[in-house]
Amino acid sequence: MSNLSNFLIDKDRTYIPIWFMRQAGRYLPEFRKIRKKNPDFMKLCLNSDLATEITLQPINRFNLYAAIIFSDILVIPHAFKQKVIFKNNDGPKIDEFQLDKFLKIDKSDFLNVLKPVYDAIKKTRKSLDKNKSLIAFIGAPWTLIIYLLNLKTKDNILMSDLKKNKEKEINIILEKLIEFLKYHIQYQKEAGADVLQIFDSWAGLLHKDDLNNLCIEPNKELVEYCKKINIPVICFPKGLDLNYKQFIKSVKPDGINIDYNVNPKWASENLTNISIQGGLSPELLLKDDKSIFNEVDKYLEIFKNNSYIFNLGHGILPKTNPETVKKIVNRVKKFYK
Ligand code: 1CP
Repeated sequence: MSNLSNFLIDKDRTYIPIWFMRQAGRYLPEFRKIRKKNPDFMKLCLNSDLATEITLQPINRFNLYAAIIFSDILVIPHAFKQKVIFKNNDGPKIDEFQLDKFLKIDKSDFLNVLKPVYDAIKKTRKSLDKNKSLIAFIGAPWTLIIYLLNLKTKDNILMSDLKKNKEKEINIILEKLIEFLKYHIQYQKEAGADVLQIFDSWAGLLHKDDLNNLCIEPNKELVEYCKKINIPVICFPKGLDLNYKQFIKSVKPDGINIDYNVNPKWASENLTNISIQGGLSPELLLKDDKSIFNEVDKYLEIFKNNSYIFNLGHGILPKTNPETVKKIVNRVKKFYK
């Protein structure tokens, strides 16, 4: 059995690695304890000792195949000196985006702010079992732009008129984000991360006319960069539905994370020559054991001939019982014995 990095390169079909999106987070009492003492979330993300400790929490509990570094996609706006506000129920917001400030930030300003992320990766790598992968991540440019310009409503609907008005600004931001995200990928890799995941959580809000320019092309440029520096990459363009097929044909990542709205049978038959990750609805983890195991078994059965990484179709919900995660890990590990 190899680590996740080799699994992705080889498109291995002989076993099923398992990890969970948002595995380090609010459903774990040990995380909530640290969080209570650290009310400033950005500061917590940029505390390398605590970020290391939080990254390892789910690994110690569940013996997963990979750790994902505790950080957030919004450390990027923060590194561009845009004020990131975390309000309890509304989701994070950027306090009035300032283009002039954004454009003034140079590479060393940016990397100085993010240095604790790279320190946390180095520290985690030292404590983490050698056979386990350490996943780094970025938010894709479009998803970061959604937050930078506050382009969606509380109910996650795209404000199309606002987006139209900001077209020129979006193109300027896009170009600089791609350049700087490459630095963030490079430094995370050099610190010891061996897989990268790109979260395009709001890809599904794009009108089909924008899909190419704002989702496919930026992801493609970043994936090509990952290939150039030899780090396997998993893309998660959430909400693309049947366009997942077009996405992988153009972007060609090593792995694709499907969301819970994708029909797994369709994915198994149509998303070929790639490792497929995830799919199971996070809501399912709130149900009874019988329903959970039925659905877990269904995914295992459907993907038994694919190169498949067990995960969810979005992040673990805060209400999830950690014992449920343990039961799923055991079930998936037994499948191959
Ligand atoms: O205690 C709290 O209130 C903070 C909750 C929290 C946590 C634990 C946020 C706020 N971010 C995180 C960590 C985080 N975010 C990780 C850590 C590693 C892990 O997965 O265990 C990762 C990978 C992310 C990625 C992230 N942040 C995404 C992409 C994935 C997705 O969920 O779509 C997005 C969109 C964000 C923005 C964000 N950060 C936090 C919130 C509440 C949000 C809004 C989106 C959301 O609620 O999922």
